[in-house]
Amino acid sequence: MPEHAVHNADIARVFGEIADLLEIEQANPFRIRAYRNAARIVEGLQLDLAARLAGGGELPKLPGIGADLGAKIHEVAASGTCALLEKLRRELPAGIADLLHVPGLGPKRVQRLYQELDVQTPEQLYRAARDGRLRALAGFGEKSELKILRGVEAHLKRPGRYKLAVAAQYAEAYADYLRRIPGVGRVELAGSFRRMRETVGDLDMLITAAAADQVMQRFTAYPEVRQVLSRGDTRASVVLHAGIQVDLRVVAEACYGAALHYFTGSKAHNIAVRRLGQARGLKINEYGVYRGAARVAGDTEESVYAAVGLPYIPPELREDQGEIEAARAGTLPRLVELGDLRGDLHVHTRASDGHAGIREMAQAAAARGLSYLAITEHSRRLRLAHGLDPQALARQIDEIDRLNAELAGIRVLKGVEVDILADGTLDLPDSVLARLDVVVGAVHSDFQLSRERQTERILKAFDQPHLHILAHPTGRLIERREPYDVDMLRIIRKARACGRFLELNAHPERLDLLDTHCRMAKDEGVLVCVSSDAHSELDFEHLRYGIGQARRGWLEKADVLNARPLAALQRLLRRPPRTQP
Ligand code: DGT
Ligand code: CA
Ligand code: CA
Repeated sequence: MPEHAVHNADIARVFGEIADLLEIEQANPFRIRAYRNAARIVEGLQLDLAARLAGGGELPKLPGIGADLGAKIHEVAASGTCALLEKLRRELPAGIADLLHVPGLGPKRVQRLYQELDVQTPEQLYRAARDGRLRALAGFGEKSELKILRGVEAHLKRPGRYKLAVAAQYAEAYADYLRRIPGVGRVELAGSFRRMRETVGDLDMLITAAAADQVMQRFTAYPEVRQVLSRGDTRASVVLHAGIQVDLRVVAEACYGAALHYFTGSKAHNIAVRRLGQARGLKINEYGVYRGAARVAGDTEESVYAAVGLPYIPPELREDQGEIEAARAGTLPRLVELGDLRGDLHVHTRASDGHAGIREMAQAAAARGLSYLAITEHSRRLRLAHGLDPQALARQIDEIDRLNAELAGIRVLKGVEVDILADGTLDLPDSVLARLDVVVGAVHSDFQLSRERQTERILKAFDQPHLHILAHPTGRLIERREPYDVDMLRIIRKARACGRFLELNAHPERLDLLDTHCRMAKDEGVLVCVSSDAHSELDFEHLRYGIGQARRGWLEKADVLNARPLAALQRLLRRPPRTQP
C-alpha cells in the first residue's frame, strides 16, 4: 500500500521518470514515446484514477494506453510505484534523470558523463564543467563546456512550478481534509492558485478557526505531508509527498476578508491597494484596515476595497496591470463565467486520437449545459494522431447528420482541426472544407521558422476562404515547449480584417491564447473561442481553466465566440470573409 493517496500527477511522474531512464539506457524510441504519451494523458485527466480503481471501478479507455501500460497504471495506483521503475532505478544512479533536463544534454551525453566522469547530478556536472574536466572528453570541447555550464546554472536556478490543474489535484484533496477537522470554519485557497495563474509556485491555504492551537496539530498530521518546514501558533509550512509546498494560515473570522485579500495577492496589487489606503490615512495589513488604533474594515474583501474607495476586484485581475485604475474609473470588466459558455468548438473523438464516440462526447457536453459542440478531428498530415483524409471526413459528416436527426438538446457541428502547412495553405482541399460548419486551423509543424515567416504563414492561412479559428495560437506547452515566434498583434489585426477568431485552448498544458494576448484581442475587437480540446468525456472539465485564463485576460461574455447562442454563432461563421486591406 502507498503511504499516501496516489494522484494522477504521481502516476504521470512515474511514467515520466521511466521514459527518462529508458532514454538514458537508449531503449527503443517507440517504447520511450509510449511512456511520455501516457504521462501526458494521465496528467491531463480530470478523473482521479487511483480513487476509481480503489473503488473497484475500471480503467477508462485512454488513447495510446494498451494492456501493458494499463497494468502499470493499476500497479502505480495501488503502490505508488512500479517494478519497472524500481528496476531502472537500481540500474542507474538516483538523480541522473535530472541531468536530461539540463539544456544541451541528451541521453547519449548523459550516459557518457556518467560512465566516463561518474557525473550523476547537475551539481556534479557543474563542478566537472567548472574544473575543466568536461572538455577532456572526446566530442565535448570548450564551447560545449561553456554551454553546459550556462545550462546547469539556469537549471539549478529554475524555480519549480506546478501547472494549475496539477496543483488543483493536491490543493483540493488537502482542502477537503482540512474542512473535516472539527473547529475549522472556512478553508480557502489564496495566492496564485486563486488568481488562476497558469502555474503556481506554492499553495497558500487560509483557514478560519476559533481556537487555532487546537487545529494546528491536525494540519501537519495530514498523511500526505512529507516534511514540516515550520509550525507556529497560527501558521505552518509543509511539503507534500508530491514536492509541492503549502503555506497554511489560521485567522479569526473577523479578519477573514483582510487575510484573504492579503494572501491572494499579487504582491504588486497589494502594494497598490495599500498605497491608496495610505493616501486616505489608512493602514492595511492581513488583519484589517485601521485608522489609528480603530479597525474600520476587514471582515470581507469587499470591505477592504470599499475602505479605499474601490469596488470589488476579482482575483484573476489582481496583478497591478491596470485593474486599480479601471476600478477607480468604474470601468472594470464584467468577467466571463464558465456558465456563460454555450458550446465547445474543438472536440476530438475516436475517429482521430480521442477515445469516445461522437454520441458520447455530445451527451457529455449536453450534461454540462452546452447546447452545441463541433467535432474537429486532425487532418491527414498529422499521422501520429490518426488525422483524417477527405474520405474519412466525408463519412464523419454523414454520421453527424444521422446523429443530429436523433439527438435532442445538443447540436453537433461538423468541423476539423486542419493543419496549417509551412507555406500557409491548409492540409485539406477547399471543396472538403466548404462542407464543414467550422474550420479550426492549427500549426503542428515547422515551429522553428523565423518570426517573419511564421507570422506570414498564419496571415496567409487567414486568407484561405474557409478558415474560421486559429487554434492554440502560440503553440507553447507549459514548462515543456516555448511558444513559436510570431507577431501576435499583426495576427490579431489580420483576424479582425478577415472576420476570423482566435482560440483559447483550455487544455491544462496549453492555456494558449496567453492572458496578455486575450487583452490584445479584446482591444482589437477579435472574438476569442474558449475550447476544451477534449479527447474524452471528462475533458470538458478543461473549460474551467480556460475560463480562468480568459478572465485573467479581462474577457467578458461579449468577447467570447462560444458564449453566443447557436444561431448567432452560425451567423458569425457563415459571414463571408471580408477582403483584407
Ligand atoms: P507563487 O506562489 O509564486 O505562484 O505566487 P503567489 O502570488 O502565490 O506568492 P506567495 O505564495 O509568495 O505569496 C502569497 C501571497 O501573499 C502573495 O500573492 C501576496 C502575499 N504576500 C506575500 N509576501 C508579501 C509581501 O512581502 N508583501 C505583500 N504586500 N504581500 C505579500
Ligand atoms: Ca503561492
Ligand atoms: Ca506561499
